[in-house]
Amino acid sequence: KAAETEQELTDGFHLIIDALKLNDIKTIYGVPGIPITDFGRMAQEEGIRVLSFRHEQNAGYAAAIAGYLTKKPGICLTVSAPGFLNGLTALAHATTNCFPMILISGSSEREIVDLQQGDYEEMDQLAIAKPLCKAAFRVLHAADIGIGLARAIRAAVSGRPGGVYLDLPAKLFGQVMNAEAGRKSLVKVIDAAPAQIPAPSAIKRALDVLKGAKRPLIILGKGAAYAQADDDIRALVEKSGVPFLPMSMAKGLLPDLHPLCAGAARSTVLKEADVVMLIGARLNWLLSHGKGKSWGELPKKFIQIDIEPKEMDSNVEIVAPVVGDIGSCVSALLAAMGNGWTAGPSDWVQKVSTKREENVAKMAPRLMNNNSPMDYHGALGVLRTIIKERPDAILVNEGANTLDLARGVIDLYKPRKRLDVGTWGVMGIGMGQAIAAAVETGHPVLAVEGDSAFGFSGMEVETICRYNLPVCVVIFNNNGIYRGTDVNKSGGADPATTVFVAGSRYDKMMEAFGGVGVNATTPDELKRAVNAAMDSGKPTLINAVIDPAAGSESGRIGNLNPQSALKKK
Ligand code: OXT
Ligand code: ADP
Ligand code: MG
Repeated sequence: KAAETEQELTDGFHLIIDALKLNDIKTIYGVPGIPITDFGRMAQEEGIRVLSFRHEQNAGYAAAIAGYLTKKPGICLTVSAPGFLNGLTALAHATTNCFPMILISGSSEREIVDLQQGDYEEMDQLAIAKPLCKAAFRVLHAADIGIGLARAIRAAVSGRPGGVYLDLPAKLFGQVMNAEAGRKSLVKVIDAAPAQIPAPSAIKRALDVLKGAKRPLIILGKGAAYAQADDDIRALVEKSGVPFLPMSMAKGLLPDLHPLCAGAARSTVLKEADVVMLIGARLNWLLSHGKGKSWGELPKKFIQIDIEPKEMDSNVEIVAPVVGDIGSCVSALLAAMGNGWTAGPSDWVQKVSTKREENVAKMAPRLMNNNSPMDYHGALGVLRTIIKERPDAILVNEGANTLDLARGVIDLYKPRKRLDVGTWGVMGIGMGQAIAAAVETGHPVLAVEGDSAFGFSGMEVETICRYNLPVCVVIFNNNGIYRGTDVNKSGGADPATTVFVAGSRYDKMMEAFGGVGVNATTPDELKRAVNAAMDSGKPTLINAVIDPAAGSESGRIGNLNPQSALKKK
């Protein structure tokens, strides 16, 4: 005993912190409470940035997007059962979107949980997390902390990235062991996301298909943005001379104003292309599963670049699958193209560009109105100019009309500058993403939010003020979901299910926490307020008053609402 007390000792708390630091993890997003309160305090003391949120879901969305922006797992830290469950939605979202994230939750004592004896916040968290993430691990012994974290990091970032759950029972934190043995037990993960080199035959097959194309198209998805192979992707597009269509979060990977950008000619290129090369984009609902009306009658051949072999043929036949990491695949394509590659057929490129110019010209006059109350286009027109003048700013965007119209109107100029609702179309990512974007990049953030969308994470404006982050939130306040004009058809006193208190002043919420609040009723006022916020870097919330009748049901995806076979009367 005497000999033991003379030894240098360490404990679970410190081993977790040391393991995180050894692996260069510098930020934790979470909510404190039993059993992780002291852990958060100690992590902060040891130099990790620990950001405390008001709800775990928002901390989780912050961690998920931190993973997307940095290619390192974003860390979310929660308490047991209810905190864990709050974080779990974000973990599932990270997995669905292929973002690397680790949800670390404290948990109750195994012995009591397994006998279901009613412990404080009792829940078999590991079992519940498993089907909703890429991998789930529990560490029971302090000596296994190093290995446990290493497994979690590798699982999150290697192959197709995703969410990982790490279960840390309360008892683990206080476990003591010899400090030297503890140090030795830590693992620095080497080459956490190893390159996955595509087979030369797959590269050749893809180029043969592309060479035969008369109307080729490249679709860039958020996997391509995540890969951070920006220069090579740009070189591939320019060398091949193929028009590209960016998915929402891939906007800016090449500038939206690039001569080959087909973003403003979306329906034309989907219908008419004969060869489509997908780079880090899945043929899911956002691309109508690669078939049906939006893809037109003409036969198509698909080339797909993805790290996940099982993604191939998920919806339609992929004639040229290229499996590997996007960086390696794109550089192999470039090398194999050599110097003699002839650029995409010029009549096709010309056709796409003409269509694009037509659509851009059609939209232009709508963006210049100074109506009050504002319509979406008038308000978005000024935000579009602000992003043009400040291309380093990060745009966060959620809502229905607010999302869909901002996607079309606001051009992006640099990679990974547009963050949004992702694969699930989640409302609630807004404030978490805005916070993480500011923290991880140091750039100013403009969050363009539907009033409903904002409500899902609105309390985090206090977090934004507390950490004094350069975030400007603009709420498109149209008094409700899609529109603020619905009436209760029963004739009763309750408001309709999609409307909110008319004329709410969200700007006053910001003032309550010491931030700047502005009520803007015209595009001119909006412009002045956003520019002031971006110049000052002060936490700001602008309540942008939008015509309640301006929106449409579900924005651009109204067709997904089920219709009764019985015709409406
Ligand atoms: O080529 P064509 O002619 O087709 O034209 C296209 C482009 O070529 C052209 N375009 C341009 N023209 C000119 N210039 C430029 N620069 C330009 N760029 C493009 O424009 C058109 C359209 O282009 P786009 O957008 O690229 O193409 P399209 O056809 O729309 O693409 C299809 C999709 C599917 C890829 C695209 O629409 C897309 O990405 N959609 C994502 C939609 C989405 O995810 N929506 C969010 C969910 S909606 C709903 O579920 C909501 N809820 C329920 C709920 C949710 N989601 N989550 C949770 C946790 N709980 C509940 C709720 C509660 S939305 C919502 C709240 C809504 O209310 P708010 O108050 O927040 O918002 P408001 O509506 O504002 O009130
Ligand atoms: P979008 O919604 O923008 O169309 P998706 O989320 O559907 O994009 O698709 C992203 C794809 O990118 C996923 O299939 C994922 O496996 C893939 N991916 C992610 N990172 C990489 C990478 N580094 N290399 C190759 N593929 C990747
Ligand atoms: Mg609204």
